[in-house]
Parts: sequence; structure tokens; C-alpha cells
Amino acid sequence: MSELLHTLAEHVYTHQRSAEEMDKLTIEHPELTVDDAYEIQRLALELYHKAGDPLIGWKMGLTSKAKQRSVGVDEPIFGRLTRSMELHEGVLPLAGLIHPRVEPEMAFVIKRRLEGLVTPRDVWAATECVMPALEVIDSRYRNFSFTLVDVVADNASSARFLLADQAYSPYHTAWDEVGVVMRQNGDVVQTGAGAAILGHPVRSVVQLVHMLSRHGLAVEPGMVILAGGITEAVHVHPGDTLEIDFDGLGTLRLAVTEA
Ligand code: 0L1
Ligand code: MG
Repeated sequence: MSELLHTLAEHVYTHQRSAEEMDKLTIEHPELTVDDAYEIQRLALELYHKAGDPLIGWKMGLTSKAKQRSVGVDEPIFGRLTRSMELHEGVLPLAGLIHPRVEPEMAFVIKRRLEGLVTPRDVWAATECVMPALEVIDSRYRNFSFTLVDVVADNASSARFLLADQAYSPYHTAWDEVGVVMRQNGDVVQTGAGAAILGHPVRSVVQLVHMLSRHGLAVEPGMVILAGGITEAVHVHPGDTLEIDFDGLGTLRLAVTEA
């Protein structure tokens, strides 16, 4: 099995780097378990690391009831964020992506190691700051169609992310009550609130730490955590402009370009 997981991790990594669509792994390997999928994700991350692209954080996916229903699960999933996934300005070149979608998120930056059965209080005490953020998800599977095992193996569709310039104290506001409006080319396309992330984004970080612990992993100081999507993700195309207004906390802007 170990050899198969290595082979599949290389296969997934190659498709992530080349932005070529692939078939669901579970078509040829229906026997794969969710634990196997997390091992494929981990092994693919080793290939990123070898290529000079280290782990800088974690993302939580399927954190809203609607998304969980669409994949037929009742638990979120996690993925790994590498340095090359971070955008440093509000421009998204589509080169290297297949069928990207964008969703508003909240990001936690952690200053103290988090592991084990932590509580929200532990998370707040370990949080340096919270920032408005957006995530670009891009499944490598044809038609964005996958099972739970497939999406976990494909690093929870991680592709790119952008953090706001302004960071806030974790105690600045009630993060579950922050309203978000997303405009695409001037039209309102999505609205939501922080509570869409498991009721409160801090719960997502708690759950991430619990899930990582089951794999013998922890959140290290300096890491970024994308807590989850606040609205549905929207498809983007060359020439699009996105404006995501986080009520009272500023606006994230993204211009989508061909290359
Ligand atoms: O960030 C997310 O919630 C996405 C998780 C993977 C499912 C998808 O690609 O829609
Ligand atoms: Mg997300």
C-alpha cells in the first residue's frame, strides 16, 4: 500500500503543478480510505518541500453545512498551505490554475504551538492576529467533481490565498458577526457572515488542531490558518475584478488576469 500511496502522491503533485485535470483517484482505487488520502496529501507536500516550497500553514475546508452536504460528509477537512500559494498583491494570474473559484475567508496567524485537545480559550491565547482573507480553490479533478477521499488527497483543493494588509487583534470584534459582501465586476454575487464557518471561526481552528493531533501534527508558531469559506465560492474568468467587503474591517480586491 505504501508504494501505491507514494505513486498516487506523485500523480497528484504533478497535476497540481501542471494544472492538468485528472480523473478521480477513487475510480481506479475504490479501496482508498480517508486516512490514505491524508497520507497522499502529506507525501505530496514532501514533494513541494523538496522543490523549495515549504509548509507555511493549514486550511480548513467544508466548514459550512452547505458544502458538507454537497460532498455528503458531516466533518470538515484540512489541507496544507505552501509558500508559493500566497499572493502578495491583489492580482490572480490564471496561469497554473484549471477552474479556480474564490471565496472570502478569515485567517488566523498563530504565535504559540497548538496541539492536542485545545479549547477556544487556548486558540485565542495563541493567536497573534486575525485578518480578512480570500482563498482561491481549484480542484484538479475534472468538472470539480470528487468524493471525500479524492478531495482530501488533492489537498482540499488548495491553490492560492491572499491576506489583507491590515491585521487585527483577536479581541477586536465578534468574528462570527462580521458581515461580508462579495462583488464581481460591480455586481453583488455573495453575502455572508463569519458565523458560516462552523458557527464561529475560532471553532474551526479548534477543530483543525484536534484533527491534526489525530495525525500526530501541530500548528507551529508563525503559521497561517485559513478558517473556512464565509460564502459559496465563485468561478472567476480573465478580466474579472472582485471586491470583498468585510464590514468595518476593509475591502480585499482581486484582479483576475490571463497570465
Ligand atoms: O475551502 C474549501 O472549503 C474547499 C474544500 C474542498 C471542496 C471544494 O473544492 O469545493
Ligand atoms: Mg476555503
